Amino acid sequence: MLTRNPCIARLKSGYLFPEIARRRREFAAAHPDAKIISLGVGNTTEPVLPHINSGLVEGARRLGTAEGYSGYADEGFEELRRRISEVYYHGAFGVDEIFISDGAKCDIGRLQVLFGGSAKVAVQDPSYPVYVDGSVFAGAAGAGTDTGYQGITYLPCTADNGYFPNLARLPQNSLFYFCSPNNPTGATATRDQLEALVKAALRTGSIIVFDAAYSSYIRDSAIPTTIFAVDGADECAIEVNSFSKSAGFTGVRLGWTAVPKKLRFEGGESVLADWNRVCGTIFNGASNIAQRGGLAALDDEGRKELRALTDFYMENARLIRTAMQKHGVPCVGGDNSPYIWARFPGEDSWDVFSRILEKCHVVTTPGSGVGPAGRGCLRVSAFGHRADIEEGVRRLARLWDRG
Ligand code: PL4
Repeated sequence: MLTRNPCIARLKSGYLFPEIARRRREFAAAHPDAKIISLGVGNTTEPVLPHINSGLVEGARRLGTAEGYSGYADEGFEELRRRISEVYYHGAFGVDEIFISDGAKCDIGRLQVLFGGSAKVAVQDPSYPVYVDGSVFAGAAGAGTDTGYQGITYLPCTADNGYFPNLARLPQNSLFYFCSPNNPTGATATRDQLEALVKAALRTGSIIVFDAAYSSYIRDSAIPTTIFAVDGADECAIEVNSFSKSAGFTGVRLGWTAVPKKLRFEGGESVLADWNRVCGTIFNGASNIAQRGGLAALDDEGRKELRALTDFYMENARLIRTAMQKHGVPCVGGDNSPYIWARFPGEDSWDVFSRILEKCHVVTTPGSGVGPAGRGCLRVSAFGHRADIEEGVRRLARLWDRG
């Protein structure tokens, strides 16, 4: 018999989102009449808008014609890669530096192959669980403890430091996962902060994996939507991004990774060349239908739809944040991001999660599930139908009115 992969055996718990779903199912089974509202997982709910949808339909139509048919498209349609470079990076990248993927999460997982089990990993704490759990799979983490995994550096991002880590604590030669707008806190890094981040990476010989999955939610024009807005980032950063939250492609699956030519390993080898090798070997490209949808999303009409869709969720975020502020619940986020991060000092996150589920029939995300610094906090997602958000907010307000 084969023995179990010891890296997987090291995992302290199951993946967070299925665990939340399990608790929801358990509650629903015990309370069959409860109308449960989910403000937990960040899953889009609104239909794909018409112009972008017509791109998807066109993609399917072409596949049924001799002249339009296409098979494997490994790194992605060149036209789409060029368009991404123009729209998101002012054309700074060549098509060979943009890799089309089936989503940001999938590339985050594959990126671990690039760095191997001996990489020193650093994360913002709290953070999207894939960075830590993926590092555990790759063998880059030691035993799990109450405060995380040995070998992973957790850089707290809390109210005390304005949700930006102390970069003096970034170890030499780290693989540093950084997400802005941040999941889960909803905080966004300013230009000055991103400049400090790049400086720290260059000083320590680290590589930043910059997760920009929520960049289309930034409304403040002073906040950079990409790490590559900062000089020097092309020597120390990789960026992952996605159509999931901007175009509602969570189920369609389309994203990309930008890997600058200038980015090198310690020995001078090209990171891009290795990424090409990894993707060419264990990934067979994103769906051609999805890529046609992506192209439609990035023309003039499509970009108006991206704005309309993200505006819709941002209004949800405003409703949630306003209700929290009115009831004196300390919170951050929801202004340039679709997540609101609420603090319940002295309480256990899972207890707050359970109380809200039991009393309001509303599902949230417990902060302790996304990192040790998330204890006593709760993430509330703005992804939902408007009527559900309004009803969820009414129920939460009633709970807080009662004290
Ligand atoms: C539940 C910072 C959501 N099953 O859709 P993708 O793969 O292009 O992007 C996923 C992703 C990447 N980066 C960040 C993210 O927050 C997400 C999506 N996160 C959430 O509620 O935190 C969905 C989670 C999904 C998952 O595990 O990703």
